Amino acid sequence: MKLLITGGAGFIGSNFIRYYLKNHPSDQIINLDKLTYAGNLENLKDVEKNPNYKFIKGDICDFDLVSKLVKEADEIINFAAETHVDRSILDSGDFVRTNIEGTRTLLDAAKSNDNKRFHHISTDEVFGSLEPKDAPFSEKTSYDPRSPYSASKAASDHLVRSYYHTFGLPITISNCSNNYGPFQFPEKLIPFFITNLLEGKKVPLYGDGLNVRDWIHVDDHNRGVDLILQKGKIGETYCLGGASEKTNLEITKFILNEFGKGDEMIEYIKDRAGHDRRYAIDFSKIKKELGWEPQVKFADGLKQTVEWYRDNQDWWKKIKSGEYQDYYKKQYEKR
Ligand code: NAD
Ligand code: TDX
Repeated sequence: MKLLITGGAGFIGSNFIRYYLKNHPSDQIINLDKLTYAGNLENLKDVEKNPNYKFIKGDICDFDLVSKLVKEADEIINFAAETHVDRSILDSGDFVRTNIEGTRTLLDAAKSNDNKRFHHISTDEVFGSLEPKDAPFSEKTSYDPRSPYSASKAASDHLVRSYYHTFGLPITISNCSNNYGPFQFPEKLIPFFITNLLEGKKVPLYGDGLNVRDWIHVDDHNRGVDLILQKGKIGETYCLGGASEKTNLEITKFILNEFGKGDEMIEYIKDRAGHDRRYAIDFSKIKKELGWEPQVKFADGLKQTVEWYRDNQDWWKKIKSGEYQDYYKKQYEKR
């Protein structure tokens, strides 16, 4: 089996590649990534010499390149996206281009190469925002995206489903909740706060800090994606969640506690525009049909994640200083 992974130099994709190569040692992976600010080949240093792994620098919007790679592959798994909500509020152009146009390009390439199997990685944010007493999101929840990021992901999900219904493209989709774990870019809440504290800086909490997210360890997400690839029903969507709803303030206090610090390190700042109040996932469909459920306990996973950022300061310091981009440019030029 040969997999074309897009966006494999980012947080979830790089963890997926490591997980997949370990668990499927006879399969091959091609990783197509544009290496935007969020793509970092240092995330994959331990697998770059694996004969079953190949990296290609390129854009999922480039039909000729994508089509050539799709021809070689048996399955496509689309992780590539612009992913940071705050950036989408500042400028939504790249979000529309990569998340919508890029997905369409991949779908067309899959369609024109014998209808290749296509798995699309999506998010719970497409469902909108929950009130405290609302039931969690499930596969039956109507879409109601509220940020340019989630609107672009929602559009991509609709396109993927439309290629199933219209062209019979063998697709599956997974909508997952907030991931955390090693190699997450330090602009997202958990790594941003951990690395700020390691630098002796305060942590900026938006609004009242009471927005809720359902946190899942990246390995649990990727195990779910692997299961969908092996056993998922074509045309279906699966929701994955961490069974771990926490307010941002709870997360912040947990992290502060790991550093022996208190509330004096919290800086309450202006709220994010259109800030979704609560996300939560009902994952009973994938539990019932494929036997998946999250395994990593949140307290253990977050402790390990704090440790990982403590032990890998070189990795995130290069990112915060901007040096990592020089690194990967040099790495790529060598090829
Ligand atoms: P990330 O921002 O860490 O990585 C995205 C990767 O995509 C980067 O390597 C980047 O270089 C690449 N990329 C961007 N534009 C590209 C383009 N035009 N062509 C090729 N490559 C391109 O993102 P992540 O957190 O790893 O998220 C991966 C996927 O999972 C995304 O589709 C995201 O919407 C989804 N998701 C993320 C979360 C989360 O909590 N992080 C939760 C649910 C779903
Ligand atoms: O500095 C901050 N202060 C703060 O209070 C940051 C960066 C975030 N926050 C809050 C906003 C959110 O309520 O923390 C929460 C989490 O924020 P992010 O890490 O930006 O994640 P979120 O907006 O929930 O979106 C994430 O989860 C779903 C990913 O970025 C998406 O790619 C994924 O689809």
